[in-house]
Amino acid sequence: MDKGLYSDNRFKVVIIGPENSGKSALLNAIFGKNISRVSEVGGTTKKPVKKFWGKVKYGKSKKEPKIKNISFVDLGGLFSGEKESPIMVGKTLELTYKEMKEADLIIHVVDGEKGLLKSFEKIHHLLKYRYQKPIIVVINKCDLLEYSRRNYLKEQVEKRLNSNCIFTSTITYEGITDLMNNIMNFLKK
Ligand SMILES: Nc1nc2c(ncn2[C@@H]2O[C@H](COP(=O)(O)OP(=O)(O)OP(=O)(O)O)[C@@H](O)[C@H]2O)c(=O)[nH]1
Ligand SMILES: [Mg+2]
Repeated sequence: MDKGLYSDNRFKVVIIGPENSGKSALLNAIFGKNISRVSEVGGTTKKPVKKFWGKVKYGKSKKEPKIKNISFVDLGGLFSGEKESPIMVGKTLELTYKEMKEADLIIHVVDGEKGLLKSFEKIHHLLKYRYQKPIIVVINKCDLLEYSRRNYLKEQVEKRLNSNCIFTSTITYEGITDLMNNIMNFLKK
């Protein structure tokens, strides 16, 4: 297959966020099966976990429909807490940066219990402004959040990331359909 054609057809969604925020659980919720290992200790995902999701037809033409191959990539937590330097090293760090640079869309997962971390505020801005990446912000673990905490986090994301957000839970599945619809809207752009 022609390389240019292939790269034009692919649509890579890359999931980023701090350790233990639920990135792997979110990937599993999107696919509805266990693809990436989930655990209560940080540092579970090491190398990027990649999974092809499927072909999606978009555009109005029936004769010449446009098709994109969507794949998802679950990354290891780049930073833990407010640490300024990545917790990964060597080849794993290289692979992680490569995936972020190749992303067509980024999902930035915020741990609803911990809130938005400064380290991730920085990486969010870097990806958005320097690398011109479209980003969807997800506040995960929303099953644990009171109404007032939700409002606080929503305002924090609006103020610091200049973005709206989707509340998700991989336990109750709240927000997962909403997230998928948002991803599809980006695909059509
Ligand atoms: N209550 C609640 N717990 C969640 C949710 N999503 C994930 N968790 C829990 O959070 C912990 C971390 O989940 P993972 O999916 O392994 O997190 P991760 O971001 O992939 O972590 P690393 O790979 O270590 O960076 C696990 O104990 C999950 O069960 C959620 O929506 N609600
Ligand atoms: Mg993980």
